[in-house]
Amino acid sequence: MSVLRKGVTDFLEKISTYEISEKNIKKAIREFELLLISNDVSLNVAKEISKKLTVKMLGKRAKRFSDLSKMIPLFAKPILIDIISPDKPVDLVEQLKNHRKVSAQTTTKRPLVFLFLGINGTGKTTTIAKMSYLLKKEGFQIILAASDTFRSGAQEQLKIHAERIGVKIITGKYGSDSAAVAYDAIAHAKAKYADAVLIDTSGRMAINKDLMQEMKKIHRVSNPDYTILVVDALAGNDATEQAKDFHKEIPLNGIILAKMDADARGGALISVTYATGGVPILFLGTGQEYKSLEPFHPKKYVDKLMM
Ligand SMILES: Nc1nc2c(ncn2[C@@H]2O[C@H](COP(=O)(O)OP(=O)(O)O)[C@@H](O)[C@H]2O)c(=O)[nH]1
Ligand SMILES: [Mg+2]
Repeated sequence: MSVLRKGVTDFLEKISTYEISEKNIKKAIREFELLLISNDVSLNVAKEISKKLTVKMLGKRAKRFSDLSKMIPLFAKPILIDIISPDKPVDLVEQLKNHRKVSAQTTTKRPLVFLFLGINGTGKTTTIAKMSYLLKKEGFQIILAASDTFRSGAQEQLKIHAERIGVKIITGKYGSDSAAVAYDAIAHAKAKYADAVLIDTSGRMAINKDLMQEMKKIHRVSNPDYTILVVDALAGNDATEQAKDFHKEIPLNGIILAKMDADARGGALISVTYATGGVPILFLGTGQEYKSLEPFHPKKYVDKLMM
């Protein structure tokens, strides 16, 4: 291109576009913020996202007479994907395969231990059943620890799943020490050279100090490779508060959002990740069947959220 032609193109570009300023973007950003909030993203997190979006868009050029709100998704999607993408993707099946390979070279094989936490009714027991189903299908030997010795019927609930799926389960007496059940299950898994132990626990609010002490004891005794919080996608802002509270008491390294199928909005997922400083979402629960546990894909999720 000649120097003159380049000059003309630049000039035309300049008069047909304008530079985005804080003033002309304010309304569109505010609308986007409301969209996030109405999709269950918490207020604070929605405000943070708006701030990032403003910084990103300021000084960029927009076509004259074009609708700024149409440009927002283009800039917002990468911000959202960045928030919910783990620094290092976690593939549990891959981890178990590696663990098996490494263990094969040592004489003392130990299982990978997964501890599941969460308040009542979020979907812990169901999620454990789904994960057992998935891991068994992948060829791993799984042992369940029915460490919910608190709520009557809880152990039977897990036992029914274990029998259906065909995995071994260790139970204890109701009212007995839940950490002891976890300990037994791990000892059993070591003796049988099992690949993984999945520990079910009773529902706890992180703010209840006594019950939390018991969770801390299970955590200490079982020394899990993964401490996973199960939250209910329908709980909206409560899910975010739960994740924050639990993470403060017991460091989490994975979160599973159950009941995504029942949730029309699903924005809680963004706040949950943000509020925990990026604890990775491992799976989404998408129904009551064993196969309804889906790996989490940040991009797919954001595309759906912004449709
Ligand atoms: N629709 C739907 N329901 C679920 C899902 N996960 C769990 N549930 C239901 O939520 C209820 C509570 O689940 P449960 O596993 O007992 O919760 P827990 O108290 O945390 O162990 C049960 O009726 C489950 O069938 C899911 O992903 N989708
Ligand atoms: Mg349960």
